[in-house]
Amino acid sequence: MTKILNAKITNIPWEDRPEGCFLPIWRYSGNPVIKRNVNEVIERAFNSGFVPFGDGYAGVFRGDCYSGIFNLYVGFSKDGIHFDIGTEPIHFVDKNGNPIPDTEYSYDPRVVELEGEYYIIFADKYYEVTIGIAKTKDFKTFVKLEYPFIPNCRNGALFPRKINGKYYLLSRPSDNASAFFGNIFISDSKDLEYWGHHRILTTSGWANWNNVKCGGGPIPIETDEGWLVFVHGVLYNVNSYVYNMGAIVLDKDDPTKVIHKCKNFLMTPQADYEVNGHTPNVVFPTNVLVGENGKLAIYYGAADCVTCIAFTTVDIVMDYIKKHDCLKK
Ligand code: BMA
Repeated sequence: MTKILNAKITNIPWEDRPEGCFLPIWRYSGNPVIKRNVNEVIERAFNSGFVPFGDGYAGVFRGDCYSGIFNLYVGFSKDGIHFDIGTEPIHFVDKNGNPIPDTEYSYDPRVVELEGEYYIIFADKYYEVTIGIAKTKDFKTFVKLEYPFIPNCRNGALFPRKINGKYYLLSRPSDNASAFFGNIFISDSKDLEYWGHHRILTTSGWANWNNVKCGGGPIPIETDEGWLVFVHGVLYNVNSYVYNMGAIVLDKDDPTKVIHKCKNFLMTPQADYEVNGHTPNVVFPTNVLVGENGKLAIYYGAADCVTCIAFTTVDIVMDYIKKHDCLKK
């Protein structure tokens, strides 16, 4: 039995594992939960993050607009299935409350509660793409912090608590000039402003399903056996990219150490809404809700068009990772 630690347990959407299913993760029968033509501004909302807030959930959503621009929008949900997403993009302020000029685009937000505030970690345009961090208390005012890294960098995921006095952030540096850019790094900070001690967690290519890239997904989940990190891994085959979901587990007290690395993917595009769309063959996990008895609802973007849910439990997924661990001696 694996125990989830320090998570806010809510009444998450749930369906039991279908009879006869031997896969570690199964899809919600009501997928997609956010369909296309979201509102009069946003055509597609996916790759987003949200957390328990009030009597439901609040979060920040990637909205790809009818204008072709993609930006961040606030959204709320009572049940994790029906979402009410705004039509005005987030306009950030600095720490003194003064408006900051909007950037050209931003996307793929993750949201985490940390020390009583909500942090948003996202891909932002600052000359090139880099990781932006902002915080809010009320999902109305968003204060932008300093950029943790110079461009190019994305897929940031901030840990939900300090570990041995330090904050930790996952990233996936990316460089347009080189093909070698799909590796997961971890960095630490004492103040959420200056980041250093950059360490590589894993390069891509530990399995064929991530032969060109891998990157962090949702906010890491703390368990008594280590930090469970769902990742995306990209396969390049003869004519296209395929975005899969996988997982690694990091040491509980020293998250720079990978202790398990699953050689099988956990999910690959199969459903119509994953195989067909704006970018075919994409499952891109960015958010997890934790329910009672280790139940997990994993939210993922499908084909860069819609938002979907897949289910597992911490026991099923940890057993699967350990059974197919490429670090096992
Ligand atoms: C990644 C990101 C994601 C996107 C994925 C598939 O590099 O840009 O936003 O979902 O590609 O297109």
